[in-house]
Amino acid sequence: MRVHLINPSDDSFGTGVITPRWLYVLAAATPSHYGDAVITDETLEALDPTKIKPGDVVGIGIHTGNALRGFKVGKEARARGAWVVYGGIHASLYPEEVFEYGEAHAAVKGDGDLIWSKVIADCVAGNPDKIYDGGRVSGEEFLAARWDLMPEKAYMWASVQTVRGCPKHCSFCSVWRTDGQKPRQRGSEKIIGEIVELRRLGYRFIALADDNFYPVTLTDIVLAERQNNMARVEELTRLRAERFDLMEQMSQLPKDLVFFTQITMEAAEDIEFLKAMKKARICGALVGVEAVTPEGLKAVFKDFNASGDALAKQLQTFREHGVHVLGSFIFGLPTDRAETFQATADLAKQANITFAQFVMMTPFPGTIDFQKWEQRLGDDVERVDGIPITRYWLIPHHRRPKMFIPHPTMSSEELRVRTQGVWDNFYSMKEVWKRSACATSPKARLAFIFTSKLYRQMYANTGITTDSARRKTATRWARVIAKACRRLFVAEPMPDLQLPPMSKTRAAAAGTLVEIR
Ligand code: B12
Ligand code: SF4
Repeated sequence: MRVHLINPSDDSFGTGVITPRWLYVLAAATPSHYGDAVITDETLEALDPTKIKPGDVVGIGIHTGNALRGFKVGKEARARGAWVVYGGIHASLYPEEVFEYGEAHAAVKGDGDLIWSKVIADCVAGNPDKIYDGGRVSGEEFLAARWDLMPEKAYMWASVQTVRGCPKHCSFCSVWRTDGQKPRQRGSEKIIGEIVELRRLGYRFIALADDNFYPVTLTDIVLAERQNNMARVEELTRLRAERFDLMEQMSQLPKDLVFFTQITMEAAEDIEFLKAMKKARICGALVGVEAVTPEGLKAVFKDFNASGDALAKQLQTFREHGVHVLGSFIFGLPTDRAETFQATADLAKQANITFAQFVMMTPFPGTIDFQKWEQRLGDDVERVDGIPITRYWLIPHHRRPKMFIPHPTMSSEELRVRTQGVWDNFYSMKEVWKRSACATSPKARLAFIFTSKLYRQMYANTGITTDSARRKTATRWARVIAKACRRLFVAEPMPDLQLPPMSKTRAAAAGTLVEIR
């Protein structure tokens, strides 16, 4: 009997940008007496169903965007006599769906780190529960990923998680509701251990798969002090100190490592933090800008963000301190007007951001936006092939509407065309060339240009295009660029790389396991 872990995807690019971390974490949670888990990431290549045999246990991780493909994979696996188990954010939010559409034996809600071994054992015993609740495991219990199982020459970036959960409450995001508002920070030693293992294998680009790398702001601490809540001040100060400790340890790793994370804009006010990031070689961060106007920010409960010139200045602050920004903007907010698109494109340039993504407002389940939308539509909801649009992920891609919340002044097509226009503008060769001047060597400049084009190809062209022919062409192009691009990201493996001395001392003191497999 084998354990399979499958990351479903409709598009396979041959090469992946970032490793889907859950695959390698669940592989680590698979007890060794079952042998190594067989991993299939369909963003690389589609599943070969003949690998699945009767009695095998198949774990499928789904988010809303790939749920439909996941259900198809589950049906195939069950038809081959396997035990089918779903997990991931979408299965956590809609466990009933995996039975109705994906022929599941079981669904796992929440984190899989601790519960997965029990799920496998129950399947092997022929008696799995229908629903398992993995809960929210503590930072100390997060498992280190099985990087030794990663296929060779497959990904550009590896991914390591340092914190789960986010104290904010943005209306379009489910993280604070599913992962909680209490940051669950992982101990530095384990993080450093994983990074060292990855560098030994030749990975020098590492994405920190965090919800928010800056979970404690200076304002949070000041507010707790004003409320005279000393226990809270102590807790926040400790969490902040742990961040600095981690960054200090990261700074002692090989100089060619490059990290990327996700962070809120408030970090721009914390120069000490930005300096520590630079020293730790956290060279880039996805910053949720969302909207460039105060009305737009209010609409998404993100009024802690600045707008206009203040926004441009805040974004420039990251760059001035050596942190490149991947700005994330949302279009389709009720406050958007025709001129918002040009204003956003202008601001992205004025703010000197290095990469940008322009996404169409999508109500993701588990969010406040989704809840309001569903309530507003009630039973009077539009259907496509009998499926209500409030379950849009169940509608096949080619039939799925691209916009769900009607805009007060613009049609969906107008929003789509204008959004595409901003992508085209920001990623035109002229603009990419100009931005590539930040690269420090010809090779780095080439990597920058390839990455920019690839990013646009993977996210803009496959995400927004309406017809499947354009989508297929975009995928073919992305395959070609991705292969070439990956070569620019790899480094010579460093099999003998040791943990930084400080880690060793601390690990010994804490009795923590740091020796890498
Ligand atoms: C890092 C990250 C990214 C990175 C890297 C993605 C990658 N290749 O790994 C980037 C920036 C590229 C990205 C892109 C996007 N992302 Co993203 N991302 C994340 C983030 C912050 C962390 C994911 C992660 O690696 N966590 C670490 C692993 C270990 O945790 P995990 O995946 O949750 O898995 C655990 C459990 O869920 C469970 N589990 C998972 N699968 C399975 C399977 C089985 C069988 C079992 C038993 C258990 C189990 O066990 C695991 C271990 O505990 C999450 C936020 C979050 N809290 O999940 C958002 C998140 C997953 N992303 C989200 C979104 C919307 C996107 C985009 C669509 C954004 C956009 N508009 O372009 C794209 C889509 C990309 C794609 N096609 O996959 C949403 C998904 C919402 C939803 N309902 O589906 C999330 C939840 C954030 C949010 N704002 O709400 N993302
Ligand atoms: S969008 Fe970012 S800042 Fe807002 S709740 Fe989600 S993770 Fe936190």
